[in-house]
Amino acid sequence: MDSRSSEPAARPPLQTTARDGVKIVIVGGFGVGKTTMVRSVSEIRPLSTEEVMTEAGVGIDDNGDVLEKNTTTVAFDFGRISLDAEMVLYLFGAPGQERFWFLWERLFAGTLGAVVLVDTRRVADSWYAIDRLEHHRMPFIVARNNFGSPEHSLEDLREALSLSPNVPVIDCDARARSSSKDVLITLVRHLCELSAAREEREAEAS
Ligand SMILES: Nc1nc2c(ncn2[C@@H]2O[C@H](COP(=O)(O)OP(=O)(O)OP(=O)(O)O)[C@@H](O)[C@H]2O)c(=O)[nH]1
Ligand SMILES: [Mg+2]
Repeated sequence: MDSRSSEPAARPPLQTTARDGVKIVIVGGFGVGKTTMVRSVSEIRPLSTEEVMTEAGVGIDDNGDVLEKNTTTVAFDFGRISLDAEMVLYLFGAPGQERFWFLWERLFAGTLGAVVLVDTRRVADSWYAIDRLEHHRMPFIVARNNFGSPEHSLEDLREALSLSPNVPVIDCDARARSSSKDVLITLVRHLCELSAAREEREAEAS
């Protein structure tokens, strides 16, 4: 395991105005860009538990279409971003390979919402993530990562994943900080909307 020395090098202290800390997980299939997203958006040096995939992993590690990839997350990624003066997100990137899925249940503890990253060349790899999130009744959004020009629309993707109409589905490029930040903002807005709708229902019921 290694703690990467990639940008940003300095660790800015948490702003004294920070009031709300929200835990978010980024899930999805193998090699969809979860580690890339945590790295691109984190304002602190991200913790990555990446290991090199070696000959020993042949038949176990599934490179599939991700031929250029030679490392994989074996525990989780961790990063942090302040969305505004008060709201801080703590980001956890899940490991994508099936043999590490048992770690997901722990990662979900205390999590308020999730991003499901999707590589549309391998849509079926997203099903496990969506199944687990629905099982935990955890709010989530779906972000289609940019692996070249997609053949289908976002509505086609919604249909392929059997998502309900209120789950936001957006495009992103996990390598770009601004795009990754937009994904997180979309998730936080979705969480706020769900929370407002819940409060309204409770007020009506009382
Ligand atoms: N073209 C393109 N490549 C990307 C993008 N995001 C990530 N990659 C590349 O895709 C590969 C996989 O990225 P990772 O971030 O390691 O994927 P992961 O989901 O963390 O993988 P596991 O932890 O092994 O499941 C790397 O080679 C990245 O450079 C993207 O938006 N577009
Ligand atoms: Mg990873």
